[in-house]
Amino acid sequence: LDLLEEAKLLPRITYEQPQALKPPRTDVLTMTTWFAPIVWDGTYNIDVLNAQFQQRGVRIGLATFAIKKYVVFLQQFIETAEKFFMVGYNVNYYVITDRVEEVHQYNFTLGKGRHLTILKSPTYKRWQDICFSRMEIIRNYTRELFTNEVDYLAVADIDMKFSDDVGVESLGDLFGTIHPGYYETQRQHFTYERRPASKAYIPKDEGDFYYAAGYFGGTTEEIFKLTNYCTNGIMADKEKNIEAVWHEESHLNRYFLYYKPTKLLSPEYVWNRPIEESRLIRRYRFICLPKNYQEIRY
Ligand code: UD2
Repeated sequence: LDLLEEAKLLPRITYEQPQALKPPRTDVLTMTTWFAPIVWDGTYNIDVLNAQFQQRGVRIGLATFAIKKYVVFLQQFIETAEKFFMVGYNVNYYVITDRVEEVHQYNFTLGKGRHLTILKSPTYKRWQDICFSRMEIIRNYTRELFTNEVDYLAVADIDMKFSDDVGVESLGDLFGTIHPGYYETQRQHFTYERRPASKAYIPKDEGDFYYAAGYFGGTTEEIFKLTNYCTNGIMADKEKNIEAVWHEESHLNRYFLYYKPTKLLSPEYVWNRPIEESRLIRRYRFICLPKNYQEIRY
């Protein structure tokens, strides 16, 4: 610890004064009971956040899986990420695929400070095994690679497109996204794993939120802990021939219940419903694409 190091001050910028008695949003919860902010449009000032994060020179990774036919989603995923994901920052895309040759054929034009790395994954017969194995693969690459290259890592589904800004407001030591289908749901109706024999089990009288596995992240250290925990749970279930109801998402939900995320993202960050449906959602930042499950998964 260098006690003589000088504090790095922010540059002068002018902005609207925060009002101690006037919360910017009163229609939504903006703080959990364990004091983790919940990010909604209107709750933060991106200029102040950018000034802070730019000063730290953060490096951000975005990992996604393109296994078997899901390679078709890659082009749009990267192109829209170039427009909206952490614009102005050093970004490493990690495309994890069983079709390395095919992915090499793509020619992406990336902005300054942005790189794309193709990483090899095994292939799997069952789509469920692809979902489960994401945790182990992320864990292993976090240990071997990500931790040397980036400060924060986000893990995202690929059958999605960015359609509004996802910036540094979303970063934190450990962040999860409130699932767009369950933000009004009572905890006993969450689709958690309910069989006590599973390592993903959550009893009916517990649970804060239902989190989507389509977008989560944190520092590489926290992502290692999360993916290691979920991998161990998935393996223990496998020994007993149990598959959690929503695959790795069930294990993620269990982890976030007993190891609370430090920041939550509102469903603006994973949206899978018609656009007009909710007045609460002012920005649709990362949207699930419609897909023919039968066709694409097999
Ligand atoms: C939900 C979750 C997803 C995962 C899954 C588990 C959201 C938005 N989505 O989505 O994160 O928890 O449920 O059942 O929360 N993949 C391939 N090739 C395949 C199949 C999957 O690459 O053949 C990858 C791909 O990156 C895909 C991801 O795995 O985006 C999740 O699979 P999905 O999109 O088919 O799962 P889905 O839509 O049921």
